[in-house]
Amino acid sequence: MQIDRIWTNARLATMTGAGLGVVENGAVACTRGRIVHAGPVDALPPAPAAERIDCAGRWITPGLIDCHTHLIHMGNRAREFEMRLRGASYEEIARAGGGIVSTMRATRAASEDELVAAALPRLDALIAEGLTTIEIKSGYGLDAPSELAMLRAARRLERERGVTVRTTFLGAHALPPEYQGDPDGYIAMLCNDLIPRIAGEGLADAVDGFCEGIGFTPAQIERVFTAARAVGLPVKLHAEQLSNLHGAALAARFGALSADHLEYLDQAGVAAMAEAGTVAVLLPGAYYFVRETQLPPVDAMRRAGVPIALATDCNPGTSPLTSLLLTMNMGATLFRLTVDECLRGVTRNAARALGMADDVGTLEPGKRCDLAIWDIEHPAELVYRMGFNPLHARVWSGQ
Ligand code: DI6
Ligand code: FE
Repeated sequence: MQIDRIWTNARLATMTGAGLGVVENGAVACTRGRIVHAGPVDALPPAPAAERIDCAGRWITPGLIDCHTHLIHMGNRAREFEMRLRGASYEEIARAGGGIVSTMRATRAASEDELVAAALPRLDALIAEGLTTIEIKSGYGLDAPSELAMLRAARRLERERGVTVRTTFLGAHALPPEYQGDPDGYIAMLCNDLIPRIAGEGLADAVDGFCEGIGFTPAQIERVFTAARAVGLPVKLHAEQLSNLHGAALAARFGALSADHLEYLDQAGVAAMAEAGTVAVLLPGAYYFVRETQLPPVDAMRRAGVPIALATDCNPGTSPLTSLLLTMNMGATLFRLTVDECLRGVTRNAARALGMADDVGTLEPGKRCDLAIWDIEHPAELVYRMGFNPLHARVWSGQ
């Protein structure tokens, strides 16, 4: 066996097993971008290595994974934020041309190159904290040309930076103005035209929707899911964010990879998710930013064995957040997740939420050699600090 690179003199949080999977005196070995050993240094395969890197006792975790973002969008809503601070209501802001439709207008007006350029600083902020895999949704174009442009721009980010990108088609995010009064017509366009086309061009890895009073009804989401499954795409759902429409149970019935937000999830929804193996993606940044007070049912999820992931929900309206470290801190502080749960939420369970459990998310032989190397004394520091980045180095695919 030829080994390309070995990281030695490290402490590992492999994220395998029930806890952090700690290995003192650990080493990681990599061949052609894949891990061939992650464990005690004594157990390294007796093979020559082209390069050895001394980690001087630093910690290595799997590269971080953000499994729910709206990273591609134009403009921002800082002015709207200011108006809200002065007491303006959501409706007043919408009437003044704000809200999701303002992001849609800006996004439609942009070229694919401009979409890529606008997203890169946000991606770089995440990468600077050890991110190696990211999910990116469409959903601010809301017509065929702009939704396709968003997905193409997301795919291009993978080539612009050393990072793995998973794309998600979120046409059912909001009703565009040209379909005002005809949501079923819009859903029909998504199902009959856009979803088959996107699948045919290989532009999306999954299909998502916003099941909410201000989004789409469960019946409309069901049509979107049926169309997605018909072309072989897995589904996921923004569910139970502002009210309980039983979206998570609907998603579970379609074998969804994840149901996301979930503040208003009930016991039946928890049970349905557990049964289907659907991951609960919690988004504490959105909870914080909109000053929500209803907590997701974390204890019930734990008891039922629902895997919990954490993500930024990076979007201009409800979570202008580009830090997975801060997301973990919020997961612990706001949702009372443990340190182990937070770390699992941005590694192993985030991988599972993307259907990538065999490829990334833990330090194990066969997985992609995606590493984050940290200047810390203990992994709890990654959850504990606010606004401090102890990343020493980041490795994507062994590089
Ligand atoms: N849930 C949210 O919180 C965001 N989208 C969604 O489905 C809001 C997006 C925006 O306001 O731009
Ligand atoms: Fe979202």
